[in-house]
Order: sequence, then structure tokens, then C-alpha cells
Amino acid sequence: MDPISPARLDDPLASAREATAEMLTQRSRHFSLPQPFYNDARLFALDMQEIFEKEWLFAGMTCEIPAKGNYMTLDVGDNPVIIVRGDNGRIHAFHNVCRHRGSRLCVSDKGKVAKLVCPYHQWTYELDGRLLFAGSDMGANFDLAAYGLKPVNVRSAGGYIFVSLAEAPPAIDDFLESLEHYLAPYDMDNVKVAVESSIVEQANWKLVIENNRECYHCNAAHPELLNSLQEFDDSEDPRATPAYKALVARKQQQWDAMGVPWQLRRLSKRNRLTRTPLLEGTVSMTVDGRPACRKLMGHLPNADVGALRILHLPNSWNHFLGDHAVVFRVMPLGPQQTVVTTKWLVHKDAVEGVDYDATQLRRVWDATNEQDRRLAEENQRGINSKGYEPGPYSETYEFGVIDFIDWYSESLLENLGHTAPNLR
Ligand code: 3BY
Ligand code: FES
Ligand code: FE
Repeated sequence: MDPISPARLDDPLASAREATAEMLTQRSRHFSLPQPFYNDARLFALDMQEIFEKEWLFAGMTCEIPAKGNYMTLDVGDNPVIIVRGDNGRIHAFHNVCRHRGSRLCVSDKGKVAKLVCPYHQWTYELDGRLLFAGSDMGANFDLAAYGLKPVNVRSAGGYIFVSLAEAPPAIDDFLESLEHYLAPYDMDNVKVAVESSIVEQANWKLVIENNRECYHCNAAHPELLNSLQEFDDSEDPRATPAYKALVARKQQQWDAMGVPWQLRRLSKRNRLTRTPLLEGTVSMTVDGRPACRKLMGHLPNADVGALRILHLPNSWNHFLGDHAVVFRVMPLGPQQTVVTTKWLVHKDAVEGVDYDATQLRRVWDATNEQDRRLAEENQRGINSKGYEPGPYSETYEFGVIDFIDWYSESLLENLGHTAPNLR
């Protein structure tokens, strides 16, 4: 008889798959999703299996593992992953799971090692995943080559590292090429993480992303951010005034002269890149609008390069200023729990206390993250009520949310083996 394998057990999510596909097929694309998408444990398991274990996820920055042996770890739901730099600068990713009896191999967020040594019985792996040593007691015929670490797909470009746990991950080359192009002026080989934060929000990951995809809430919620941020980032936006359009045209000429890309580029609904001016008189996302770091990014001739915004669904948004960058990673922890990790990047040679003050650098986005955390948590609490029903998105203010939910619904349906209907 065959051994019992997960594939032979009934899929406990089978009926949830069907119900989910049906809800997605019938949804109205101008309304928020039905309650279970935001709070149900089975729906969360499907999000993990069909989105987070299949799509490309933003994991971290190449500058975080600068040299051979540097590693970082990441949990994709129940799947611990290790990303490590090996020979010749090559970046490898593996399931962070020992091939002996399955212990987690690397237990820290980041570190540096000569080899990957399991803390349990010291099986020892090369940085490229080959098993080198398995104690002396595995028998004369033990085949080390059969027990290498299981690889995870990994790609990097423009200083970003992405992983995918899929067997056949979706195409990502066009986005990687775009990252290289838009980030060339920032010389991402010469940046460092100045400071980082992780906050746990008691809200479903989609509420965290939805909140980020609109600035309808900004006026009431984000006084610090609105010192420099323009609430919309497209001169086609219905809110764009003639004065804003003139400012954009003027800045675009300057950026062309500086050789910094600004065109709005959308790659399906998953990725969006665009440069947008900050408010007149400000050049950085700081409380006073002045640079927080004296040394500019890359080889930029001056700090007045607006904000380059980069979106990567399902789990990242980013702002590149002339003097620093802020990158955000969203990882689901549970149906109503999400961790948001923020990293502030500066030029590698910038010296803390001389060129920048970390407290000053992080102030605006610390405040903004905290404000957004509260909004997402209140959103979650209302949605959990039996009084919740899907409500209408504003096409003017919330088109970014509509785009996100479209991307999510289409990806989930497709990964569930359905074709997405053409919704109005
Ligand atoms: O991070 C963003 O993309 C901006 C800032 C606040 C809301 N959102 C549109
Ligand atoms: Fe890793 Fe035993 S589980 S060496
Ligand atoms: Fe916000």
C-alpha cells in the first residue's frame, strides 16, 4: 500500500476553494470583498497556498547580504526560507529546513556563516545547499548528494531580492528589467539599511495593502506625511489641478536633464512604477521637507528628484527620495495579523551622526505606519461585525484599491484553476 501522503488525504480546503471561486466570480469589482476574505481561517489558508506560496514575494535587499556567507531568513506563513550569498556573489534561496529530521536550520533574522550547520545534530551544508557532512553514523552507503537543501526560486535586480515557492513561478523579467532601469541613478550596490522597524498589525494583509493603495484617508490621518507628499501621483488623476500639471511638466524636464526616469509604467496590475514631484519647496519625506541625509543616493546631482514610487503586489510598496529610500514588506501572520517591515536606506558611505540622524530619518514613516496600523485595525474590527457588507470604492480616490483587488481576485482565481470573468 502507498504510504499516506498529503495528496492522498482529502483536501480539507476543497469546499472553501469552490466557495471562494464562486464569490470571486460573482463579486462586483467596485465593492470591497465579502467578510470571509478578511477574517476566515480557510480563506487565509487559501491566500497562503495560492498567492503567497505561488507569486513572487519581495524578501529583502541585496545590501543586507553583502558578502559570501551573509544570510537572511523569512517566514512565508509556515514556510521558513533562507536567502544566502554564496560564491561569486551568487544569491541562493532554500527552504530553511534540515534534510535530516526537518529542524529549522538558521534561527536568526540575519547573520554570517561559513557553512549552514543545523543546530539539532549538526548536519552541515555548503552555501549552495549541498550536504557536506552528516555525522559519522549514517552508514557507509549514505548518499550525501541525495540530501541537499531544497531550493526556492530567487531573483534579484536593482538591489531587490524576490523569492517564489512555486514549482513554476510566474514571469518576472519585465519587472526586474524595470527595476534596473528606474533604480540605476540610485546605484543600489552602494546603499545600506540605516534603520528598520517591524510592526505587527491586527488586520488581514489585504486591509494593509488596501489602505496603502489610496490616499483618501491621508488628509485626516497623516499630518507628517502630507508635509511633503502629493496625495496623487498621476497628472491624469482627476484631482490634478492646472498648477500641479505645470509643476509636473517642469520637473519632468529637469529629471530628463538629470537622466532620471519618471514615466508611469504599469506591468499588468502587479507592478507600478512612477516618479512624482513632492510638494513645492520640499525635497524629501521628512518632517521639514529637507533631506534627512547629507550624502545623496547614488550619483544624484541634487536632491530634487521627487519620489519614485514602486509597487509590487502582493507585498511591497516603496518610496525613493534623493537622499534616502523607504522600502516596505508585508507578510501575513494569520487571518487577522500582518507584519509590516520598513527599511530606510541611505548611501553606503553616509555616516550616522554625521550625515544623518536615524531618529530624524524614520520620523515621518514611523508616524505614518502607526497611523495606518490603527486604521487597518479599526477596518478589521468593523468588517468582523455581522453589520458589515461590502461597500463601494470611489473610482477617483480608490482606483489603486480597485486595481489591487482586481489583481488579487484574478490571481487567486487563476491559481485556483479558474479563468477570471470580465467584471464590470
Ligand atoms: O505609500 C504610498 O504609496 C502612499 C502614502 C500614503 C498612502 N499611499 C498612497
Ligand atoms: Fe538537522 Fe538533525 S534535524 S541535523
Ligand atoms: Fe496611510
